[in-house]
Amino acid sequence: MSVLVAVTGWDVAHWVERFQRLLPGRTVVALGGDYDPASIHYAVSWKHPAGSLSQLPNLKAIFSLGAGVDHLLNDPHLPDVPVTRVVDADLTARMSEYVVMHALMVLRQQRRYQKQQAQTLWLDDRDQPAAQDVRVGVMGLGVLGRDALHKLKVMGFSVSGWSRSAHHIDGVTCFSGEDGLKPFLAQTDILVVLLPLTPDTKGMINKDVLKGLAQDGALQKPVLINAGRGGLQNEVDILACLEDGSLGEAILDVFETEPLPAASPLWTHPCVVVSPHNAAMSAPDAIGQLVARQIGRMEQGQPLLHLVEMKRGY
Ligand code: NDP
Ligand code: OXD
Repeated sequence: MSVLVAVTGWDVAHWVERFQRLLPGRTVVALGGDYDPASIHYAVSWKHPAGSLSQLPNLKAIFSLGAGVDHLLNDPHLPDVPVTRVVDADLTARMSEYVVMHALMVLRQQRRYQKQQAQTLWLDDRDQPAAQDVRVGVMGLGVLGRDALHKLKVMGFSVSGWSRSAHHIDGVTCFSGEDGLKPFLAQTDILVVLLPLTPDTKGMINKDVLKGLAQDGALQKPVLINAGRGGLQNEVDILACLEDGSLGEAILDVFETEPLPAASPLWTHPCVVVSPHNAAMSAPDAIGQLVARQIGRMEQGQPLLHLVEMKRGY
């Protein structure tokens, strides 16, 4: 029973080596290598080329190497087998670090002090809002959104969240659905996007959403942090809102086109912070252990963990 590693954009040899170490007794092969398609029972995927998993007659399951699965569901020839995604403490912790770090950088105006340092400028600046006066709203109350909210709350921020279905989380003001969106945005100073990319969420971070954010908060202008997916955001609208002053800063880990093209004005905009889609990377050892556990479960007749609901797209 072989395991096929089907990744693009990542170092495939590294992943094959790690999986081979964590799955002793199995053959781990890379897509495009020399193997009998009938020997493949499991595939692990990160952005596999569309159609490349369709000729595996004995495939039993596909394991996404990321928490998001839009990269898989885009494939019109995806085999009809169970698909699971990553839910992993290491990945979750990394994402919350990213969110909390940027929320604190905004709160403590760290980028302004960096500019002042470069100018050897010492200003006696007492204008620091308290964390409790800054309202952080998280879109997406799943595994990542909940953990980020918990840690933002520990730092003292006032927190709220928005999701498709209604949630109740201690100490978090929860909004849901279309009706809940406007009121959620209107009381948000820092918008954190941790949504999956689905047909429903595509392009939703547009000028209507950005202009709906609180304009009267302690930060003066609202801030966007998107670590969900680039396909959620309209980059023309983000730039327009930064230009007209309805948005103060955009902190982006994900982009409509990745890698972000050299010609994108986002690279050099003074109010944009760019990171290369690594807010929460999938660490091969942690993810390999999860896949090994999933295969063990499947072979013992136990249900797979973290199954993707194909119809809803996440
Ligand atoms: P989950 O599936 O656990 O949570 C998804 C959340 O989004 C749920 O609360 C869900 O609502 C909500 N949601 C989905 N569709 C809608 C909608 N149409 N309207 C409102 N809310 C909606 O996902 P995770 O928290 O594990 O991950 C979230 C995303 O983060 C991933 O899909 C991926 O795209 C991204 N990611 C990015 C990484 C990076 O490095 N930048 C790393 C890892 C993940 P409900 O609760 O009602 O179902
Ligand atoms: C993921 C990612 O979905 O890294 O896990 O983007």
